[in-house]
Amino acid sequence: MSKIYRFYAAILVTFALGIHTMAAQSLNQSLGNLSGFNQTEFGLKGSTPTGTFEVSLYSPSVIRVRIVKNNQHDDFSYSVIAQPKAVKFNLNDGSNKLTLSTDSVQLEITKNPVRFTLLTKDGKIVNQDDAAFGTSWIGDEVTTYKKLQPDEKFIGLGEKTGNLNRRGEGYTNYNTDYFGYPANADMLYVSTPFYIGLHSGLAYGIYMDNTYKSHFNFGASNNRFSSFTAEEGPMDYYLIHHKSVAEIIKSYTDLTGRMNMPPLWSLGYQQCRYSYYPDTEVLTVAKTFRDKKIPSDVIYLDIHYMDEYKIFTWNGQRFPNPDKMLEELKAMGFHVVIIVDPGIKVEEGYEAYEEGLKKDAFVKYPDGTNYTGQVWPGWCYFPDFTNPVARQWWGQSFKGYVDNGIDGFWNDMNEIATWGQRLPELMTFNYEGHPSTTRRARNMYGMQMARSTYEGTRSLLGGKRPFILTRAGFSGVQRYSAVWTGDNLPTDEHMMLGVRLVNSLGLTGIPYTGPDVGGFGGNTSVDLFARWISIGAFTPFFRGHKAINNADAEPWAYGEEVEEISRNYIQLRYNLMPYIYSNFYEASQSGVPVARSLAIYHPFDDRIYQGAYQHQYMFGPNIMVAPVESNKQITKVLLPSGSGWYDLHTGKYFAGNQEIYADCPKNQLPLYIKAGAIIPMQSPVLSAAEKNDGELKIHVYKGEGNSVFTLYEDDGETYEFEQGNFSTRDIRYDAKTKSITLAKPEGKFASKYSKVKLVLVGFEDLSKTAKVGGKKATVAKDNLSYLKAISKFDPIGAAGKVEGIPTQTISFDNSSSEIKVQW
Ligand code: MIG
Repeated sequence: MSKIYRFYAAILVTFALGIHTMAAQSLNQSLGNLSGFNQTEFGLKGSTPTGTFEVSLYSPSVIRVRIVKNNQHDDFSYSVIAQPKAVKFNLNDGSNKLTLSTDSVQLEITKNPVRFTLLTKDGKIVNQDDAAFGTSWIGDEVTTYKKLQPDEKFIGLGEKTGNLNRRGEGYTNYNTDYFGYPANADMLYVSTPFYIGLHSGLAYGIYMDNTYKSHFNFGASNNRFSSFTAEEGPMDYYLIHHKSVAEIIKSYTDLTGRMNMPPLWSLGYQQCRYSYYPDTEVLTVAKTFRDKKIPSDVIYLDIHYMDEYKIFTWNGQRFPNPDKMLEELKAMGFHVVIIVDPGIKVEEGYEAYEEGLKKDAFVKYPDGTNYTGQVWPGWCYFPDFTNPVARQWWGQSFKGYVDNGIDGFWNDMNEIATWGQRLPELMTFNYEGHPSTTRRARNMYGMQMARSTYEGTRSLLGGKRPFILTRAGFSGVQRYSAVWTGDNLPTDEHMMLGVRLVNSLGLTGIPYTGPDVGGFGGNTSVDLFARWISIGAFTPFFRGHKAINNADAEPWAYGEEVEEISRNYIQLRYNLMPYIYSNFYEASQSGVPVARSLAIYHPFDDRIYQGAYQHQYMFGPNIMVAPVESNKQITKVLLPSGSGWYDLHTGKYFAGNQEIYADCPKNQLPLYIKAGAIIPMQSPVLSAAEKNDGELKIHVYKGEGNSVFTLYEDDGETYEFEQGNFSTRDIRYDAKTKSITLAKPEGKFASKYSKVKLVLVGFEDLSKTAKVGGKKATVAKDNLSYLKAISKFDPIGAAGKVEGIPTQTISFDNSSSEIKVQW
């Protein structure tokens, strides 16, 4: 090419690019150059020709960035309950950037154009806007683009299918009723626009507080950015940086709230069916659990308990005397959870319909007429749960059911699901006095229904805790309700997906979740049920369910062997209840979930994201579950670094930081106990409320360092713990000084346990040296008989090996002073 020719070519290219850029600018508008700013109490406010932004601190590690075009949006959020805080910060006005620094992080804001970079205190980039796009609009749709960091991984985003590491995937948030969803479906029932990014040993969280339909891209179809988009409303997001994933979840739940303690009984096994009726069938199911000595606490009534599916009624033929039925169930130790759907039948004279009309409580079209959609009862109106009047009315309408003796409420169809599944988008919702369209309200509807049900039934139950379950929800739903993962299918793929959904919801601040054990839509194979019920025993919300027109699906419906396997795993869960209940308490205090993806403990160990290991999780701090498909007899397991591990079934000890093969016949879910673990257990019961021998069995697995477990106790059924009627007690194991100490309990609640038995696994012979409170202790041998029970149908003979665990016990009376055991 001649020189002159090259010159003209260059001009042409420049010209073409210029046109291109101009066109691009008018189509995609990004936040422009800084035209002014001022410092505020919590951070700063700034403006550009395209839009304005506000940076506010919620803690030294939590920064809210709110960006709006020149049009205004209200600043109302159902989701975030925290307020900005006047934390110490410094704002430096440099020539081309502003730097806001706290004791923990720095936020750099370049001026031309305005782009945001989050850095550690010592200057490492944690999260950075794409330099060209930053925050941009296409019409009303707003997106923030973040530069992809080397080997960046993404976890969280709640109830989303796909892998633990979401890199390369994209997702949309718009609550959707998706019957029999394929294992790669998007969208599902719950939307939680929060994720955690991981790279270069650094972790951060981003919560976009916007309920409009939103889109998250984690490097899908591009290798340049991750991004989050809201179709309308402000770009309003929170940047969180901490060293650990657990602290990020804690900060996220400082913003969106935490689970309140659920009733103890709801942590037991729950049996559901679409639908058990009439009353005699319900009673027979309950009695069968008791006759077969399969522990269980709950039976569900699905839609057939109502008169023509009309909420707040009973079907008089099927349930002629609900009070009596509920009394009989109570006498057997059962609680009943009823389904409630939002749709209220349009029928003159029907009380709920008339009342709702009187209160003007229904969702409306913009012309003021009530939206009418079709569900089970036929044409229905729908309470506007974003209207405080509607919430109050709905909540109090449970009086009849509560008087009958119901204390569990299952909120279904609250996406809103209607026949046709095309919820019109033009409706007007009250939205707490900020009138909004369906587009803004849809993702919030389920959460506000759960809230209304929770607040109403809590006030009606005279101090007792209701159990609330919901299908739809949004960030913050954990404050009101447990969540189940909707209409899954009886396949191995769905069983494994259920594990990922629960773990991902846990990473997203929702700790009390579970899938329908066995799979909802269709018949379950014998082997699949055996595996699923075993995994279910280690799932926060533990419920078996089955759709209409399928075979029986109770634990005894799959033959004698699976009945035995079910009994053993369910029983093991009940034996573990002191441990599980304490883990729920921890979740209620810190937001750290009950089922903890390995990404909480080992986020930078690449192996945990591999297909073979991505389902593994810690159930509480000490039990690792390695879920495996039902058709496998042997599986690979990753034993993470940092401690050794004991095979729960055989007692065999393994060093950490290795990959092993584990046997997994259908009666043996691979379960590993962390060396140094402290696991408080109890003697068998058939329901949570049943009194047992009052012996707390504290299992301690020999380890090398120090460990501590905080045992939490309260009455399990009231809110008196809010007035201090609970107790926490640290149990400390110190391998170096060879001691186990039960600290003096804190709090008013007197322990349910009058005796303590230490069950010491893997220790040297203690019979000569052990002392309790300075006095020589009696050391007995034990064979961990609760584990032997699991192995009754054991094709590989683990039962024999269990006998071989060197296990010793030391028993003493419980007391409310410090108890020290030494050897
Ligand atoms: O249109 O109430 O996800 O658990 O059994 C289906 C009947 C309505 C969907 C729920 C499912 C429940 C079913 N419901």
